[in-house]
Amino acid sequence: MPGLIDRHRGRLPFAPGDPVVSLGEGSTPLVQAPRLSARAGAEVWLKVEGANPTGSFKDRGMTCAVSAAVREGARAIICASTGNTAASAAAYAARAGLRGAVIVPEGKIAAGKLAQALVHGARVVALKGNFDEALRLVRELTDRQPIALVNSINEFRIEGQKTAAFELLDDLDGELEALCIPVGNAGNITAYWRGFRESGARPRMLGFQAAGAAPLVQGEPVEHPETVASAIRIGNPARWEDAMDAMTSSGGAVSAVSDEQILEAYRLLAVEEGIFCEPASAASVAGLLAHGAKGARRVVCVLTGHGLKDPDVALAQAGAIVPCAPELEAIERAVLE
Ligand code: AN7
Repeated sequence: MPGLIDRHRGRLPFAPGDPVVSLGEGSTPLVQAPRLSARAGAEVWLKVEGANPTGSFKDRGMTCAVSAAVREGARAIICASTGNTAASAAAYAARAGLRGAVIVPEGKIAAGKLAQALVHGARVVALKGNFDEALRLVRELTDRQPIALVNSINEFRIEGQKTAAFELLDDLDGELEALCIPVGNAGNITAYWRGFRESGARPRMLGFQAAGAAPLVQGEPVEHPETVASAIRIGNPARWEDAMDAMTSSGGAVSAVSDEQILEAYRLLAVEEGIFCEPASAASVAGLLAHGAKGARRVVCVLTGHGLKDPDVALAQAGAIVPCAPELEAIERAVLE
């Protein structure tokens, strides 16, 4: 299957013959969620972005950002990250034969993401600080050094990520009244809104932040953001104005969900729908359940990353393992009781 630049070239800033760095991203499943629909009183669909090559939606933007970097003759790329951007940047840098460096908040990114960045051979720098400080520093660094910045302040990231909106409209024959989406640095909601606008669609954009990291809800930056959803532990989103514009001009809203609500939605998706996403992704479903969809009949929740990204949260949330002696009666008891 061709990657998303080849599939959507007419609507992306790439000409025929431009270099393309792709891992076959995009075209992710859109899955109906019957039990969640019953709970929410709407027809709910799940956009499973964990099915992208590195397990998150970041690959959509990264194929474009890295292809553009190669076109510009870059030798190295860099990002600040809560984890998924780092994993994606590391993979696409490897694919392109570029050097990759990722700056992550020390001790605050999920184990799977750290493993990905390291295995792909990126230089992984653990900052004694949070994501917002990391982003400020890489912006200053790339002003001084010829290294391409691949965070979502890079326009190519937004261009690539807008293709998810095209896919939704294709799959749903243009009928979609609300989009529920987690908001961290606010690049993805910006990208979806751009994709919808370019297609003449105006679903309500319902953005959700973790209560301990909800600058858009509070209307001011959060100096010490905290949440179990480490991917969206961000206190000063770079795409603040773009995100607020998406929500206000679509008749949407931005709301907060507690860590308890996030984890409840996370378990519900896994147990009742068979879909394992990471905690940040479950914020979209938590938000739908807590705040409703403003009367929308058909709703899509974006599940931004795969559950395997964060095994520590998964094991802490899951049931206990049943120990068993190697005997038939013991197995019988262990399985059936
Ligand atoms: C699973 O990887 O910011 O609002 O550095 O990994 O576009 O930032 C991740 C963000 C939602 C929020 N869900 O998206 C990073 C990073 C998951 C994420 C978001 C992220 P934006």
